[in-house]
Amino acid sequence: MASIAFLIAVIVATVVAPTLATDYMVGDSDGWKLGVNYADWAKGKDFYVGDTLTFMYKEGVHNVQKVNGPDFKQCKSTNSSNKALTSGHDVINLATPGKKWYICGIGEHCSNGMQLSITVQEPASAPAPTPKPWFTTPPPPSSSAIDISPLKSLVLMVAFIAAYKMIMA
Ligand SMILES: *[C@@H]1O[C@H](CO)[C@@H](O)[C@H](O)[C@H]1NC(C)=O
Ligand SMILES: [Cu+2]
Repeated sequence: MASIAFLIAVIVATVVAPTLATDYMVGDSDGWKLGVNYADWAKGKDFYVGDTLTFMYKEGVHNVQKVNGPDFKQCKSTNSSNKALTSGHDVINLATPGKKWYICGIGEHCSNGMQLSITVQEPASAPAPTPKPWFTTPPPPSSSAIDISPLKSLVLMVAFIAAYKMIMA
């Protein structure tokens, strides 16, 4: 039962997630610290406008600086008007598409791995959304386009039922 629920959760994530804002916990349970490969963490993730990045770390030990490409390469911020985030729980809204670069500005932390570069994509809700392949069927000549929304609702409903059964088991 649990594996079916997991499978359904994965399907839900692939189908529904691109249209909803996602909060990414940078480094997942590791948070923002030394000894984590953030390029590996970012690999395979799709960041969209409207998503957020949350940097979790011990206040005072690290910080978060948004930098440009050249500064990222040399691991320091040359932009004095660009203040570091220092709360230990910094949430960054990904408001525009394109490449984004973040480093820790403390000591040599950046060159020791505390650097993250991501590419933010345009929102998934483009005028002509492409349905995911798994439910794409070749439309019969006379049929109209497949409406995704009811299908998504159905998938969500099934996922909730599966999750409920898993909890009750
Ligand atoms: C410097 O930082 C400010 C504030 O974040 C930003 O508006 C500006 O574009 C930055 N300049 C460069 C050259 O990155
Ligand atoms: Cu640091």
